[in-house]
Amino acid sequence: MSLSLFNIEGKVALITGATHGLGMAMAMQLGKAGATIVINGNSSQQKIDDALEVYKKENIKAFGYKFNVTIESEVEAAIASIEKEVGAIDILVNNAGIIKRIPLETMEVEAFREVIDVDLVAPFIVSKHVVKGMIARKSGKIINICSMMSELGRNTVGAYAAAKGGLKMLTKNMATEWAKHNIQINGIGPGYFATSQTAPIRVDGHPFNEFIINRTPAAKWGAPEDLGGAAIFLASQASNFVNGHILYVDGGILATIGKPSNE
Ligand code: GCO
Ligand code: CA
Repeated sequence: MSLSLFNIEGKVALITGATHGLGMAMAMQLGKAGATIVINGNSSQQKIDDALEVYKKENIKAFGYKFNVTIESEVEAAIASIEKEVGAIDILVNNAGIIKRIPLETMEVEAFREVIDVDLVAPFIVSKHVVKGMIARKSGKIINICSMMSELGRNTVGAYAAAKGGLKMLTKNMATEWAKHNIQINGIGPGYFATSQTAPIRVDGHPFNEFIINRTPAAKWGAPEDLGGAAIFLASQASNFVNGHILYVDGGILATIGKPSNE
């Protein structure tokens, strides 16, 4: 069997965030498959540099740019620099995201807006500026990192669920408008993964830890590397007629209503 359909050797992939967590895991897998990786971060240059060291240890060609994905002027300037200094962006992964676990009735409007801004508005802004080159070249792949919460609610994550549900629909609308340019826009919906984001609810003895394991048919938290196959598929020619699809990588959570804890 030939795996050439999945070949992404020499492609340039911009993965927003990707200094840690699921973004880094996906960027790592795309890099190991031969793509040149461009990561971004906003907190500090040091954090980006530390992450670049991790990629370089794995012999991955990696570049880092500091910019705020929610500020259009910064995004526009950064995309122009990347295309000039690294090359045309073949693959965009809108991964950068935040979560705030606060009950809706006590959540400050400002905090709600911040989540929507990073998790929903930013993928629009970054895509808007990357897609111009993709349209001109008549080829490209955009992968929006959605969530279980694109489909399901959960106590305290209202803003996050609203943003991720919106990102699912934004994915479908991007496909509606851009698929004709031979650009494939899809989403990946991770289930519950062992990352720093879920660390506070994953600790032993936390009721949520047991709940998730019981709720997941695969009976465990996902390992970040488990997203690699989905990312490579949606970044490669293997998905050339797949558009507007959300690929859930969730150990089967969305397939089932769950079961009582004694079963
Ligand atoms: C939570 C979790 C989730 C996950 C993930 C699920 O508090 O329920 O943090 O929101 O991070 O996005 O797919
Ligand atoms: Ca190229």
